[in-house]
Amino acid sequence: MAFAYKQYDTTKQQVRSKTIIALTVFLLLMTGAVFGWRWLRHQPTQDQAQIPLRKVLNFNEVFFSSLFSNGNLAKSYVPAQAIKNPRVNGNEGISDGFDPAAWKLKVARKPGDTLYISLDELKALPKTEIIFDFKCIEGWSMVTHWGGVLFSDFAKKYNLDTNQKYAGLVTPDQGYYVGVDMPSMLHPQTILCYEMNDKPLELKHGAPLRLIIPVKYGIKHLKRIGTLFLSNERPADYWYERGYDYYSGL
Ligand SMILES: Nc1nc2c(c(=O)[nH]1)N[C@H]1C(S)=C(S)[C@@H](COP(=O)(O)O)O[C@H]1N2
Ligand SMILES: [Mo]
Repeated sequence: MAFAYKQYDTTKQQVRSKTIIALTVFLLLMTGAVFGWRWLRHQPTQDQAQIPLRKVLNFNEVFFSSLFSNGNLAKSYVPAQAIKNPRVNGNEGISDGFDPAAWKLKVARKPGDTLYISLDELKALPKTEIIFDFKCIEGWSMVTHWGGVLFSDFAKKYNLDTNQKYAGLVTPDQGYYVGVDMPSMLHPQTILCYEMNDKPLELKHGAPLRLIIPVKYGIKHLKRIGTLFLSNERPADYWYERGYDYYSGL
């Protein structure tokens, strides 16, 4: 049996008119993109993002937080899959002259009610390990292995009022600071971390204590926690102030 092939009788005239249509559509789209971009750039800003962009970011926050559930766990890996020497990224708030031996975690439970907690006291609490794919908004990710105390265990032990909507974390020199919604803080993979690859955390990775919060992008994993506080107002957030999304959820 012979196959019947469709015949294409493309004349020069047809090619010409198709080319003209394609070019016109292309030029219209490009003009739209250029004008759209100019329009966006001249929009007033809120928290360093043009208001139409900020609206999209706020919508993302409402949308993604509605999907949030403690049952949504980041995928776990086995220790052999973890990178031995993870890259170091971000040194805001990691200034010289810091003395880890003199460090204590300052916990502002309420105005006028402050605790100072040593690393040994934190290590006395049950240890939780997590091996997950750490994702930075710059576009890279790496499987890394961390150990520390679950924030939810810590909050119970020190009677923190987790009905507050947010936790704020700040470096000792106040150079870097993040705000995190309480459901994400209480997630069963969120730890106050003092170990990497079964060894004490190194200063460049945030010793004595950092946040590891797999439901968020890297920007929220604050290294070198000085102060932790709870609040119903959104705590200041370093990258939010520079135009990023506050929620930064995954
Ligand atoms: N104090 C502090 N913590 C920080 C940052 C920073 O600049 N300063 N950068 C964040 C970003 S953007 C990332 S991706 C991770 C990187 O963690 P690492 O250096 O241990 O790989 O740290 C986060 N925590
Ligand atoms: Mo990052």
